[in-house]
Amino acid sequence: MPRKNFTKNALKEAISGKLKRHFGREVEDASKEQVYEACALVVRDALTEHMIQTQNEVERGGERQVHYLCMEFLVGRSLRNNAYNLGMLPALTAALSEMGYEMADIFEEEADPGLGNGGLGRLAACYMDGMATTGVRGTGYSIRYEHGIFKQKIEDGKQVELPDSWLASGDVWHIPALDDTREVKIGGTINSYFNDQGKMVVEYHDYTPVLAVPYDMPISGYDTDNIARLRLWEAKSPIALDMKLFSSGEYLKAVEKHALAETISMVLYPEDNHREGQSLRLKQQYFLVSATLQDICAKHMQQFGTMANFAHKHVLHINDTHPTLVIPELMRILMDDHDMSWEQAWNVVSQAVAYTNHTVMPEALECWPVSLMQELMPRIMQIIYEINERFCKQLWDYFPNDFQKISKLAIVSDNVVRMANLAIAGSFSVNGVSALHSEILKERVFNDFYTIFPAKFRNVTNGIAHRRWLCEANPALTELISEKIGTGFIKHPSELKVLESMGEDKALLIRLGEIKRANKQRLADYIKEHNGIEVNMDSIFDVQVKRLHEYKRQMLNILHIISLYHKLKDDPNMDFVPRTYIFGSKAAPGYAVAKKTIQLINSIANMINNDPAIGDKLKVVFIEDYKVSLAEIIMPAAEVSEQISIAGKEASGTGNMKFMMNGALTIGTMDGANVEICEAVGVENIFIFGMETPEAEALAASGSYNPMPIYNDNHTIKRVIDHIIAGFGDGVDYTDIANLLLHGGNGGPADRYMILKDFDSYAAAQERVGQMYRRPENWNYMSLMNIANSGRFASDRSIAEYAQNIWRVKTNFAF
Ligand code: 26Q
Repeated sequence: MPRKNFTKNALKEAISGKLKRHFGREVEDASKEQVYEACALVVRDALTEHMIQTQNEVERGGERQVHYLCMEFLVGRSLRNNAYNLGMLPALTAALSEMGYEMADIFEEEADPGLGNGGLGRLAACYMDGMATTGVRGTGYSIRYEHGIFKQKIEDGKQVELPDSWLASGDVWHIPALDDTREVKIGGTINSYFNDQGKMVVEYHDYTPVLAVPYDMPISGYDTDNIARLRLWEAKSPIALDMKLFSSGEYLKAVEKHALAETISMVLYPEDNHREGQSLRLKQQYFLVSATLQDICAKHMQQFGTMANFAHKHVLHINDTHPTLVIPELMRILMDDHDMSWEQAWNVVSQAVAYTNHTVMPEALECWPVSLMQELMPRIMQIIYEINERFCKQLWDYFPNDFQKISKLAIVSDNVVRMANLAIAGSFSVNGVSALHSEILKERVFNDFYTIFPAKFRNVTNGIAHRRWLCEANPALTELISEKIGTGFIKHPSELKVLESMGEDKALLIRLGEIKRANKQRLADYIKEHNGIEVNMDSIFDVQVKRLHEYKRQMLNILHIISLYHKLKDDPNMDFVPRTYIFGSKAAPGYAVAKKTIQLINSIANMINNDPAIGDKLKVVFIEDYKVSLAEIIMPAAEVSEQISIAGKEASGTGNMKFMMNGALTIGTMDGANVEICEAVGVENIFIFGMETPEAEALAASGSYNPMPIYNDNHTIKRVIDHIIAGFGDGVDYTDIANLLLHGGNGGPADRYMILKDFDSYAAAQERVGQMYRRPENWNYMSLMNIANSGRFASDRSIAEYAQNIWRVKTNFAF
């Protein structure tokens, strides 16, 4: 990077130049928003230049490239991140300050693009950062949703969803690449025949053409010229609205087709770990896949003139099954457009595609009705049938005469297409996202596939962009670490381990505590401003932020808070370590239980926070509209990280890693990556509780779990649930929630996620947390051990593993 251009004075000049040319303003008359945009344009110029350079190098070098397809990329704000990576943050801060602006205020002007729901989308974004930094030639592909995840408002304690229109100020980072516009065909009918040369010709009739217009976001890496590219497709209709058609009655039809085409990139589906079987979602998936593959194939042909070497030059990585249609779509392109035989095409496809699974929740495993696929993509359905037929023949060799097994593993069965089965059949690699999750895939969820294709299965434990989540979000801690161990960890996160030997350094532990307190204060100020609640700075900041889902068991946390409230009411003078319980969470708009749980948190918060007998011993805060930019304030301020899903259900979790890296202590079950966090920090530096996976699975499978005896015999639990039934004095009836726990409902058994079963063990772990907090030196020691051992959870490491074990591309990462 030409860092010399990033001196304070050069930046001042560049920013004021942009202000003049783009807004016709002098610095003195510019609004904060204009200053933000001017800064963004200056940074963008530097990035674009390098993106073009990187792109040229990729084309010249002809090295294998990685294409990462994901329906979600939750990238977060870009200005600070890019400035940091380019090494210009100090100069930019100084420049802005001389121009009369506080850097943080300018960063706040940027919209937080919500192009994702949660873990899956944020992971994709962290991986772009990892690819850029470790030198992987990578491109991410997704949809440029006009409306990302909804904005959450809390009204009368209830979640209200508002549309999120983020494009106005997010636009700066998106560079249109109009000459790469592609056309995707949706619906219609096909007619195939053999021509004179005996070649099959496929004709398309009456389809709806949709233009896919790409916008490129340059993704910077740290201390490198390599730029990764995120290509976002926008759906546009090519159908011109022609008034002349009006008289022929065609006009309204044209308007309808036009509008239908453009709805494809209108909105992100807000379901997380749940499938919503709408036809628009399937259209979105095909739109992403078809535009992306056409793009990659066209460039490949330009460069090499043949598709035979495609799998040597490209990996198509699919992030969960959502882009699984790459498999039949690439088959289509290779056979219909490039004259390959089925066998040739299948060889290419099955050596080019790699699949990551992100969930074991049965309700999230995608199945699409054959009839819908037939209607929206008739040629693709034809190809899927053929893949299925050949695959079933192969299955027959493994399981002769076992019709039941074959129909279970088939791709098409009961008139639905099972996307995970298709993804496994058509890819060379299938991986889980934590050690435990990958074992569960092999031993349970995909066990039969594992028997047939053991070599396909691998693990890559998730990782987070530690520069964003530690260096940028927590500059004070970063400074302290740098002082102690140097700045090498910024590029080599495993160097954090050096801190482990400094546990006896009392002054260091004290400073760690001071930094945490300052970060707590910042969050306390935010809470005061947005919730009007004054929190106790001496209380434990205990945080559970993540999507609201029953398996994540926010309810376990809630039940325990109510039990603490009861204890304090019984004995207001009891010896009690003050606590502030902080929640942040969005619920899918159609997920009634999740929404009711948010309301319950707010009812309880109201009761507890306004009870003078409780005072500042216990507070409950629900932070509205949890998103990346808020997480960047919350993570550094947290002291306890709640990771309490029922064992065996959370594929990995990545919030757990962000907390630990910022020195929070985890209270968690042996689930997902918690298992590896426990192994990394040692069981003495984490609060583990609850059933482990084998026990939880056996109990669920036996069908013998009954929460009723626990309710009847456990006085604490009975009192909590009875209180929920009685309500919290605000007129809201929560018997439905109590019924779900005691009797089941919505087609599920009582207490499906066995919250009551784990309650005592959780309460005991919470008690240990409290006892430890009384000894700040020990607490800070544990905190240091967490930071010291968090390096392995950096996305640089994950990406290097993908590169080495799956993609077979080079990186510059040293393990
Ligand atoms: C599918 C079909 C139709 C509509 C929506 C969906 C859909 C959308 C999002 C299904 C699932 C998701 C999201 C899943 C997800 O975020 N999983 C999380 O992935 C993280 C990254 O690997 C893990 O850390 C989490 O454990 C896992 O829950």
